[in-house]
Amino acid sequence: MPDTPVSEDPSYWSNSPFWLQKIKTYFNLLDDNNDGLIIKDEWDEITARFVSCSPGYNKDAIKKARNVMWASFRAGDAQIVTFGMFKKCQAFKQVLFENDMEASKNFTRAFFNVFDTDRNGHIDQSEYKKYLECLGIDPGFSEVAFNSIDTNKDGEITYEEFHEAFLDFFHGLDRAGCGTYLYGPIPEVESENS
Ligand SMILES: [Ca+2]
Ligand SMILES: [Ca+2]
Ligand SMILES: [Ca+2]
Repeated sequence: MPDTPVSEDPSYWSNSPFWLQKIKTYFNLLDDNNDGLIIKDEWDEITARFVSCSPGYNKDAIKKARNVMWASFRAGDAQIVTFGMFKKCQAFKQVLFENDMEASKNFTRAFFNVFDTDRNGHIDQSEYKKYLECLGIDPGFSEVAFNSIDTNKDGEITYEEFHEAFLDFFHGLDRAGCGTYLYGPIPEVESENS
């Protein structure tokens, strides 16, 4: 577990400028045309890339998991997701996942399995590059990101390391954390308004 204080209060995270930078980085990845909104087509485009990344994996399982995620971002029947909606959802999710580590593990396990394409229980450099490609992150960033997640530096990402990186990305408030680069480079300074 990352050595991070935990709070029941979603505003605990959303008041942290660093946490907001990370969540904005994640949001920007999903907002493919950079218009400040994620629409379902953009979401489906990434889902399609995930499916194509892992031909042997159960396509319907990926689509179903992605649809559940999409539904969790949206407020009511809105078909768009703004950054305000997105960060609120992420902050609430931190609280849920803190209280339900099993749900958190199921979530990351599904991702891990998609990218462990040869099913040997590790994600290696080339599998990780594919992961970045699917998310639209410059594969040139692969080494930096891979090395920060591969905390024991044995050249492979285990499920435990992967899960830890997710926890750190979504919960951690330390720039040196193992999950900081999970969704690509984080800007050094970015002013944030709510
Ligand atoms: Ca967009
Ligand atoms: Ca593998
Ligand atoms: Ca490792």
